[in-house]
Amino acid sequence: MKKKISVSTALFGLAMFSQAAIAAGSLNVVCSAEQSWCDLMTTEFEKQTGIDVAMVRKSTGETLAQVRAESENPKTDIWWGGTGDPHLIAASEGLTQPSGVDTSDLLGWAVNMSNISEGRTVGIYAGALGIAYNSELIKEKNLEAPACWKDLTDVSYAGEIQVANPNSSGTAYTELATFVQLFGEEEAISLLTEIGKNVNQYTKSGSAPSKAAARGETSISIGFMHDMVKLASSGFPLEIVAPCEGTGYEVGAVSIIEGAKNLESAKKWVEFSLDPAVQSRSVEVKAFQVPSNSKATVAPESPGLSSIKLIDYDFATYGSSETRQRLLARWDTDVKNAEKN
Ligand code: S7P
Repeated sequence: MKKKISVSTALFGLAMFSQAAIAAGSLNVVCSAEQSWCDLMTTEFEKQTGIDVAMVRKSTGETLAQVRAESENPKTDIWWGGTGDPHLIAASEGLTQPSGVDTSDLLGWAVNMSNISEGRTVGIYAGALGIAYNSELIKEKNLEAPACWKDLTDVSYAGEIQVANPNSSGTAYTELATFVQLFGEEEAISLLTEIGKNVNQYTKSGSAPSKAAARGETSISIGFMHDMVKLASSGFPLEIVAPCEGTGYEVGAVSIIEGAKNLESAKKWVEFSLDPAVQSRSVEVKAFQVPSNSKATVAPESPGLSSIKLIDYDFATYGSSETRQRLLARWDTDVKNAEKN
């Protein structure tokens, strides 16, 4: 005998279903990593938790500006990805809050972010800064391949270099801070001004210059090596250079926004993003940063941090509002302005 389902039973079932959906909750995420990785994280988190995620992708400096602007009435719960300095600045301005997440399996550089910010941000990945060049264009134009940061000041590279603007891009702020730590502030600003004379465009996003070099729209780019490896491993004629003077690196981070409306869901996202199984999946979208969980799998393509001459990047200093504000003001007046002269 067929079982009849009454209208009231069906309505009851429907009500229970929508209650479950409501109970699972929702989460507003700003993601500052590459779009494909942001999408993978969102889909997987929704699948694992049933929580609905509304995600937008924004560069790191832009996200800091948004979080500051929304501080009275935050629309964002989670800021995931992007270079660590602006996350530290948000923490020091009280714009983010401690997540209470367990950091015992994390590598030292990831825990360092948590220590500096009193738990308000934590490292999710790391990656070094470098130079890339399009090997076909360099050959065609009879240019020498660069090996050092200082090589980029050479007049033969006029109009051949692309890099992002440090006001919007965390990658480019890492470059600015790296130059200051490598050469001292005065020499750094004058080197960046000289290099600026060879720059054809300051982009909004940090990964855009290497994408342009890969497509042959510029000969040389400055950016993160893992973003360059992604392009080279996809078949583009990009050569990657670890600059001879040494280089800086980023610790990408995750933070919960102060006043987050979906706090429990936000805490779940932080735990999820530190899970070694989740971090190991970054390779599926060719995100070749070094993961922060010591139990996660490091992709063979990841530029190994121990094989690169790295500076002892001072995250506490370069992740402070005062330093960032001062360096960006100098970049605007000295480096960017030099374009017009
Ligand atoms: O996911 C790639 C990556 O390079 O993007 C982040 C970057 O800060 C975001 O781009 P902006 O430079 O435009 O801010 C890095 O954290 C990450 O490694």
